[in-house]
Amino acid sequence: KRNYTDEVDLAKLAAERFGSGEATIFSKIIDKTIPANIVYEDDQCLAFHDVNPQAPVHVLVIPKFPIPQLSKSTDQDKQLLGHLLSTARDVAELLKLEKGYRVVINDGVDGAQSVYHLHIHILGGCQMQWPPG
Ligand code: IU
Repeated sequence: KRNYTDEVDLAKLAAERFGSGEATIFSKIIDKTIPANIVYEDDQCLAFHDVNPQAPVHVLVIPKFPIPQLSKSTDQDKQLLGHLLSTARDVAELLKLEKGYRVVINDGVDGAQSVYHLHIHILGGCQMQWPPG
């Protein structure tokens, strides 16, 4: 099993797979060099409140392994991707979003992705509308 806690190993593995792009601010949240309001953490992922919330509750779930975006993930990430979605469910329960919530992944330019470290948005605490913008 991959050791997700060693930042240097993670960075090397990510560079091998995705090229040595700039580490994003989310890597600094993971290694705690910048603070975040963390709601959940385990060996594979971290969940924290978005700094610019778009709903009364807006939390991001991110993998510790820095996959830049969903479309760059592969079948070798299946376990991790499943874990992120299960974690999103558990975090929504933890935050008592009993009436429901929305889960979003923005991918690439058309998806309006702004941080190139995969993240799942959990939005809740109000009535969402559809379609999204
Ligand atoms: P996007 O899907 O890439 O657009 O989402 C990036 C999110 O990361 C966005 O909602 C930002 O408010 C959020 N965020 C953050 O929580 N903390 C940060 O330091 C930065 C962005 I930069």
